[in-house]
Amino acid sequence: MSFPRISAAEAAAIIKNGDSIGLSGFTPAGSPKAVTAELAKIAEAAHAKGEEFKVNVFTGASTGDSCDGVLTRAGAINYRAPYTTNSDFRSAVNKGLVKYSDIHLSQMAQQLRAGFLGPINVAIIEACAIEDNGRVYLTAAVGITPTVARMAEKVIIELNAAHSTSMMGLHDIYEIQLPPHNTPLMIEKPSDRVGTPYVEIDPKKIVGVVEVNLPDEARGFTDPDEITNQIGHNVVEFLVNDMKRGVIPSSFLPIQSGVGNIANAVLSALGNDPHIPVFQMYTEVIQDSVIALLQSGRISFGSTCSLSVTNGCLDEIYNNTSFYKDKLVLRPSEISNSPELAKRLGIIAMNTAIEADIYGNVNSTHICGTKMMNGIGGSGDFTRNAYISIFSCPSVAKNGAISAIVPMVSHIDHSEHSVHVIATEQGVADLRGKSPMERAKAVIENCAHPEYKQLLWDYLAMASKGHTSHNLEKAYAMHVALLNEGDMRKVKF
Ligand code: 0RQ
Repeated sequence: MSFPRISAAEAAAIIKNGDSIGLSGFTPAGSPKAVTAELAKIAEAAHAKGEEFKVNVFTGASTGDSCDGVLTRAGAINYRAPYTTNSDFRSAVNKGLVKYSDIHLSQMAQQLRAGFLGPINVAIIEACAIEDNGRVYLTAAVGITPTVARMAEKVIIELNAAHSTSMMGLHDIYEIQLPPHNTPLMIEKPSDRVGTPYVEIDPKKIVGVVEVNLPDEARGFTDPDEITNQIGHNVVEFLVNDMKRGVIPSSFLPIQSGVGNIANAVLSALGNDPHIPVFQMYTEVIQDSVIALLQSGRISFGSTCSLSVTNGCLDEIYNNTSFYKDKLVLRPSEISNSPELAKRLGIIAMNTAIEADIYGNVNSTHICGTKMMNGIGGSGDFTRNAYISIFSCPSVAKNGAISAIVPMVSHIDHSEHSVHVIATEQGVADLRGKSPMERAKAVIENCAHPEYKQLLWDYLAMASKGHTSHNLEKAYAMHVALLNEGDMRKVKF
């Protein structure tokens, strides 16, 4: 059976108002680009006629602008889950125009499979190759593709010539079953495989193949600066010390790293430090820094859900797939982010905080407790289950007007029970085994910016004593000073 070739506009016309669409990809890598852009035009035309047109969007993580961006600007999204980084989407969410559910990435496929989020009407899957029997070879990411492809009533394939067919063989596709039928994932080291290199889709459901040639819409990174380099150095020094005293085995443990400028800088520092042995990654996103470290031999293997790399870096992988075939594997997000595997493999998790409080609670998602930034992503999947969970951030944001170390976080994503280490450019607070008061002292002394240290000591001095000391009238005084006067330094306790 060969599948009909249709245009992106014809494919988009299959999707109806109120439908739930399930997308391939994880970050802009591997996300469909052409059909969603045409869907936005259909929504705009309907809105111009005064008709309702909105869909629900389910993805692996963030997508590119030709999905989240165009659909948001067209007012075409009713509900979306999970993580996203698009600024127009962020703004629509914060104005209450779009419903957004910030689900843990490892949970997304299971919550769909279980029916918590309703049916999937149409799946749009980016592929580098498709066989007549319905075997589909994905591109730079997997995400929730196996689940939405199986659940969807109709499947549209975006066959993207910008992705090389040399990708074939890099993926390890397996869909976990619903309880009580799921079985242990027999992954004992990052390179173990449990599935097939393709997604098997019922050929009868494939309603058309849209041929495109569109590059991924990867975000670039700002080069590491003095601050991010210092954070990287501090994290590495901490890990080397743990290795020297035998807390981390000399063979090291698999690394998970979040996404963003800080994560990229920390990984580079880790790779470049001669005291850290050659290591492996068991992570959700591989960025450019990891590819460079695979090339130099500092990283021996990377298990990931997504190659969220710049297009130049992706071309380098495509041109040298024989080198990367035994050094990379791309997995569904429920496996790359499996809490059970994070725990059993003994992962060292490194994620990024917006703010952390003096007791070790971390906010990764909300500015001043109300405005969504991006989302929790996979940080919770790993943090709660890691052998060591590390959060890093610069000690101040916006030229010092905001302290990342606060008396009480304005939103909690990761609680003090899961966070082991906080690192800023000022230093590292090792919270393991410490009582709340010991934690507060370590965080203020080691992580706070000098301009905020005394303010935080002042807060601690006026807190009512308890197991965890707080002054509930003053706990958010620094945030209130930011909201009212634009600067936390103007706080009056
Ligand atoms: O603002 O862009 O206007 O300059 O936040 O901050 O320092 O460039 O750092 O790119 O690593 O992003 C937590 C947002 C950090 C990200 C966050 C402002 C700051 C800047 C970006 P500008 P940086 P990064 C991986 C796993 C989610 C959790 C996670 C994130 C902008 O890493 O979304 O790790 N993580 N998930 O100025 C106001 C503060 C601020 C602040 C920083 N306290 N108040 N603004 N900023 N702190 C994701 C996946 O699973 C796929």
